[in-house]
Amino acid sequence: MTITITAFQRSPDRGRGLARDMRVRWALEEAGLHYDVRLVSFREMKEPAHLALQPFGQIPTYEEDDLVLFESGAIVFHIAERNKGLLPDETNGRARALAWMFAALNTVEPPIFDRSLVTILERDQPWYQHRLSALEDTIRVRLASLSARLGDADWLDGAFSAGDLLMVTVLRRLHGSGILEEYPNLAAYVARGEARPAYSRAFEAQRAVAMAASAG
Ligand code: GTB
Repeated sequence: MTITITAFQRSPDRGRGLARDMRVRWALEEAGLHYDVRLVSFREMKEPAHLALQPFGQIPTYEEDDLVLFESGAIVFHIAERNKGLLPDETNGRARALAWMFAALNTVEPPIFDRSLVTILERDQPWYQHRLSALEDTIRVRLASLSARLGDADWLDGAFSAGDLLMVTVLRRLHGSGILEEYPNLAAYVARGEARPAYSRAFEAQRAVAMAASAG
């Protein structure tokens, strides 16, 4: 089996692991799968060859022999379904892990991602502070609920799962905002995810790309 994913040739985050190939790399590392990475420029992402893999002209994509997938959540689910360690064996536990995957991507990620975009794109606009604090209020509502549910557990529902993997990648985007630290159990949860050896391997692999790009 040959697996190839795509990632930014020059990630705007300069190796902080915030682009969505990071979650796919992490899942592949948790599963112990070897993978190749094809780096694409912003121009190549919008060309027909890449659009055939990803209709919206984005990264990441996933190719496994004759299977082509896009959407990082679907890719992580595919990896989790076919390999040990990312989903419980028991049917109801798998369904609950899937619910956490959707919660990470549909309920928690949108205001966090929007906040990042606003800080990059709307900083000079007259509505900037108002919009930022509205988004941060929404984020706090979500984090308070998540924090209450997690309590003093290590992971969201029993053993580490693909739901935790996605949730940690989503929450990481708050590093530097000061918001995560308002919820000490969530800050510790993210640190626990980042301490996993598979996470470190994925992080270093994407960072090496950014280092090579900045040297070249
Ligand atoms: N829903 C899709 C998925 O989950 O796979 C979204 C994919 C997506 O947003 N891809 C982004 C992309 O290709 C990269 S990850 N953008 C180029 C484009 O749309 O033309 C989003 C991202 C971008 C930059 C940073 N950063 O610099 O920190 C972080 C995350």
